[in-house]
Amino acid sequence: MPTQTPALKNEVLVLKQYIAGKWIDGSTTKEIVSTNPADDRQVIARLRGADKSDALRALDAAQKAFPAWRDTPAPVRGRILAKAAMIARARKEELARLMTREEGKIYPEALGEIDKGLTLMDWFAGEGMRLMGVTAPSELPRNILYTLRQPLGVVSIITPWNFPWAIPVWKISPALVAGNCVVFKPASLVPAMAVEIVRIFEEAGLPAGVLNLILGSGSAVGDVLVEDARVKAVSFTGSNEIGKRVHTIAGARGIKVTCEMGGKNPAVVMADADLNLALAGVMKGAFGSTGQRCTATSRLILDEKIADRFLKLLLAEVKKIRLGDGLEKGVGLGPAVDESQLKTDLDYIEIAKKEGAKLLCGGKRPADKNLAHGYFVEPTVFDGVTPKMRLWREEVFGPVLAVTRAKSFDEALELANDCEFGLTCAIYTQDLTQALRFSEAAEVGMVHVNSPTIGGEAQVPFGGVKGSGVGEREMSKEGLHFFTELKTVFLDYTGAARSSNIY
Ligand code: UN1
Repeated sequence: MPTQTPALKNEVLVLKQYIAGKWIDGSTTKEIVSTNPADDRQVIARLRGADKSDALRALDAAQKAFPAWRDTPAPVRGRILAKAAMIARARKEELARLMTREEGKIYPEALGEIDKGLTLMDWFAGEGMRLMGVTAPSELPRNILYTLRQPLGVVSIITPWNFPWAIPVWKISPALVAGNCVVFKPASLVPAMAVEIVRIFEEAGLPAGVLNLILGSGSAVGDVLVEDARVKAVSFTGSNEIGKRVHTIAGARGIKVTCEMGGKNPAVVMADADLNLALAGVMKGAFGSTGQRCTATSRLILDEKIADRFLKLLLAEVKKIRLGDGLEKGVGLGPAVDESQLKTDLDYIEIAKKEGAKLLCGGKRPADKNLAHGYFVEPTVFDGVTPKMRLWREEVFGPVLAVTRAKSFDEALELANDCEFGLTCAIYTQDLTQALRFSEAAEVGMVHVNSPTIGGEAQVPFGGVKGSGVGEREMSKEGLHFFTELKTVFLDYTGAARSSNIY
């Protein structure tokens, strides 16, 4: 059974890079320090950041490890994943606690995230048995046509801070089971969770060099992980600004790239909806994970017939939310992840006020002195937001909900689609025709009917359209296929092709 790590016992962790199966210090003198966003006096971890030379060493290690890993049978690769899942499952409360301390999300949400990652590991472990191609009939006699799924080689995985366990796990697992070697660069705000992920794979028996960890600032190591000739694919989740850059560099190199970026996800509540269900879904979607979720509900479109009634119910619920350290029982909303995100939240609140939106609740840091050392912002609702306002169009990534009203189903749909992003959306209605019309016409990658905009499941594709994503969907078969090349084999076993007219 694995032993507890110091970070899980509230001591300051001293972290290292993981390159070629060895834990080593980064080459910069710059220290990366991760602190608890609920109280920034608490240091979680320290480390010396990586620079380009470390990233190059990691790429080299991955390249060297590739032939043996590629030749390891896929079911055997899958079993290492299954073992990693078993190790992590036995430690899930400790991991969730660490996540709450490092990222700030409340403990029940952290546990939920660990569970989700475990399900994804289970799914991809099984895919080791199902890395199948097809056989197809040939135009020619005594010919066999078939396809093989083969790994790409070295792949870079670049992940954000808001799901410090689930997102790395759902990218690393398919990359590994498909037979690739990985250089993993997580966001600098969550190094301790990243180290735990790598330690779990190490303990599960992953050979040296197959998974390497680079902890450093994006500016120091980001570009080389996309530009280096050894990198055959990049899987990125994060901001639009960086995602577009990753996509441009990878595109110019002609390598595979998938970028999962922002969202500005609408929830539509029609007059016939079960309002209590809609209320629960909007609360969870807008304020869960402190709104720091690319799938968060950030726009609420209310049928004008129930708008005032719904907002009254909503405000009553919002008032009940307790802010605080996510490890405390009864706390419903954790802090923003850092000072810069807090500033972004507060800036958008000011912008919305200036643009004429009506502040219904929240809008500032809480007065409670006990929260003064955390990056807290009150759950905030603005009414009267119009599509011209920045709060309607731009992702805040905080607990700030923009509300507007629609006169009809068609207007609600038009408002929902009036957006540069297209990740996910929700409609609350009991009317089958409305639900199906909305599902068909919504310009998004994922539609929720009578459920919140958030979340995903391992066995179905996850991802968005428009400004929310480019490249292959994640999770599911598609998430695995991204990390493979398909090879077609034409096997002529008696020479029928010699005299054929097939081109
Ligand atoms: C979820 O809603 O459970 O960065 C997952 C994000 C998304 C993941 C959301 N890539 O918020």
